[in-house]
Amino acid sequence: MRKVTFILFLTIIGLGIHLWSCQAHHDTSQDWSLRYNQPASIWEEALPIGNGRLGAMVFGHPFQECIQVNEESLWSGAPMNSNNPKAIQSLDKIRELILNHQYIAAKKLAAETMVGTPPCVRSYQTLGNILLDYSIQDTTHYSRSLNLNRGVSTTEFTSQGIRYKQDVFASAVDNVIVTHLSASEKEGLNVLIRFEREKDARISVRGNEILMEGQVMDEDSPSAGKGGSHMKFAATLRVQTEGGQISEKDGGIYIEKAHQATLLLSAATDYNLSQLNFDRNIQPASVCNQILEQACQYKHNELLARHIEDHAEVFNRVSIDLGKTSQDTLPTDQRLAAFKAGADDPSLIALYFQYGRYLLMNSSRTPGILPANLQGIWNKEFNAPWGSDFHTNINLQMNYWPAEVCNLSETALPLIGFMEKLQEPGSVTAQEMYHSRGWTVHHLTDPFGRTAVMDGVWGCFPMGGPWMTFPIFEHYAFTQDQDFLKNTAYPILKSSAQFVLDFLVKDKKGQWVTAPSNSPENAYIDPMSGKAIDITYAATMDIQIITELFNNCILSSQILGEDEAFADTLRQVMKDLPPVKVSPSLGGIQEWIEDYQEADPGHRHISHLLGLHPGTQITPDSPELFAAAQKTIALRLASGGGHTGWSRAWIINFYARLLDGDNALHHIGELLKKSTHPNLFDDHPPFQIDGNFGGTAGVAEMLIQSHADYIHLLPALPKAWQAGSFKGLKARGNFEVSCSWKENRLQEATITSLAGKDCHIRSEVLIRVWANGKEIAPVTSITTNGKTYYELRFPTEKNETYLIKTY
Ligand code: FUC
Repeated sequence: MRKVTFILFLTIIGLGIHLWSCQAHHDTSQDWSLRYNQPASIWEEALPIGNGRLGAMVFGHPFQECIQVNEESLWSGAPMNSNNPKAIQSLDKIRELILNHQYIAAKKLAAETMVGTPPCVRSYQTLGNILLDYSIQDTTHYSRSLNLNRGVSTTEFTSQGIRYKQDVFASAVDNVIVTHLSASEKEGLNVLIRFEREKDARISVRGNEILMEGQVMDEDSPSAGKGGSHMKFAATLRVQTEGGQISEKDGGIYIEKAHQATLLLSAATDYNLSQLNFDRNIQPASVCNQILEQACQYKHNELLARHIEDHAEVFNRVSIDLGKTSQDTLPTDQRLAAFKAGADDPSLIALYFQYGRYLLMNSSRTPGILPANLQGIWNKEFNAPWGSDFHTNINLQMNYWPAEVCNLSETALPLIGFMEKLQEPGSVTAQEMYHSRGWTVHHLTDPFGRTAVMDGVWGCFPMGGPWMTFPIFEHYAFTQDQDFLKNTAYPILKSSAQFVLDFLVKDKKGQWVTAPSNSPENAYIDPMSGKAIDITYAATMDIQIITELFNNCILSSQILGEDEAFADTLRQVMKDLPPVKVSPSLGGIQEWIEDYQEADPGHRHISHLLGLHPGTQITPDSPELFAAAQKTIALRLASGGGHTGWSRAWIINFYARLLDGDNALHHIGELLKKSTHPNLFDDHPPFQIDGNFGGTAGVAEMLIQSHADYIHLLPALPKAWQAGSFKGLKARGNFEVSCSWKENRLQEATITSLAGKDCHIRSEVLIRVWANGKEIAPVTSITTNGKTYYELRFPTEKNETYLIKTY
């Protein structure tokens, strides 16, 4: 690496320019919508709304409308300690077998003694369906849309000369789902409203309310354990009309000859996060009632205005313009189909990006208390794929990749609150299974705080906990909230690091290694038996996770001025971790501790590149590993990798970090073409939301990066994005950044310092930076990995905006 100081000649040219009128161009009039000309015929065409606690999928069917509803905590199952009691007795033996490369025997023993008893969690469940029968048979002028800026799903149609309009939104401020129905004729609205749930519930009508009360009845199951009467839940749908009459009919409420109607839905369970359990002191029906009493103070238009104000403040923080084409005017399903057929449509990518932000803020925010699960908050099943659980070997982490950079910092709070609680069962697992201090979780968990080894031997991933500390530290890095670091983040990180310290053992070379270990869900060919096997020690991902965690702890200890001795211990241990290696046989990053033959060279998990993304260890400043990372992706792709939505999304982020915008864009295209449903939900298959969130983060990562101690503007701009802009993305250090480009080259940017920290910028083009009309000089040039960049480091004032222009 060569570093030369490049002194800019101070020039008076340009000083007369009205600098503050040159703020980065951004389009504030952007209106983002998904639009369709027909009702949803399958769930994956329906449109999602949510407020972090309640979610719904609106089908927009004029004859038999269905609004499928979720409440985030409605889960089957119950808390249980499923730590295998035999684990601790066999741990030393398993380690000995592994370190002696007796993998088959180690796996057999681990399967018998480490896997949870029972091994499976149950499922997140649908709450039920609101059904609306408009008593009509034919329609014209149909349209259906979801406006992302306002968070409202609208269906409109005409029947027999009457125009009908249905608006549905989930209000976070008022904690209810609101459905508003209107007809153009004063007495034109005739609709039968029902609520249904297939099991475990009683539904009744009382005046203008449909009430549901129920309790999840779990049957005994060999894999999920003892059954019982578990989560209690309730929902209340209150109907208010303007004009007309209401009556009870067919187990529902019939509205006759009304002009308008508003349906308010509230739902609740007796789940109590602080106990990671249901709590019989909570009466779900009373909770619903209290919420409705509050919400009913407001008329529909007031509820709508309050919702839009609250929603838009969060959503509109970021705008993006990647270029427009005539495709913009097409309905979303046709547009996606055209894209799949090869049409160029950069603004579909922008829409996908904004949709990812929309989905995260609607599945993870107050009044919600649980993180976004495998399906965010939207699930139509009683037994969802993978239980729609919280998978902690890539999926839950990926859900939160867009949280900070996309200016949605508050979406991380339900995750962080949940992780704080998870430390309790996690410390029991650490103690009982490994006699370790601290806490951990393996490859998945549920709202009841399951932290044991789940599913099978591949669930033996004790680094799930340490990896889950990343979004917690990121929340500090982006917000610079020192109280949060001191009181929330650092205690969780430190306790996780304590777990790691106790879990590590020395191998025969004297290195600190994890054992047992796996490289999530992947296998290698065991040289002794010639068989594919997944158990090992010190898989590369483990080492990278530990390095990231320890570095974050050390940095926290420096910032807080505490725990120096602990930080020193971490530094000492890090010296003896095995290095991340380049595979002699493949030339990529070596996935395993030895250069084993790969069992599945196109595997969807690309775990050994964690150091490239989301980690910070492989950068252009480590050219050998950087080149090996490029090779790793090429090898995976050559063997069919990237075939699941989230795997493809990770590849986008990898290419962004490799500063390869063209390849990143190619894989965004593949994500849209191969792994996206008509409602733009990610298709694992089946629907799994991580691909949406990973894809959104990938777009952001192409436009701004700040993981390597500097803000890199437009680090991976693809050639196809000739001109464009963004506004409001965030960088670590609590900077808000806006930027525009032309002819595929940075034009200007603004950086607002929200914490008054030092700012360090990197750009491929020569830049000039002004503060308050005065130029800050000089920039320096730096050549790294064969490329020259311009950099500037300068102190900032809180709330001051800095202007960056190019020559
Ligand atoms: C991980 C992945 C699977 C799936 C599941 C929910 O185990 O390997 O592809 O995404 O999580």
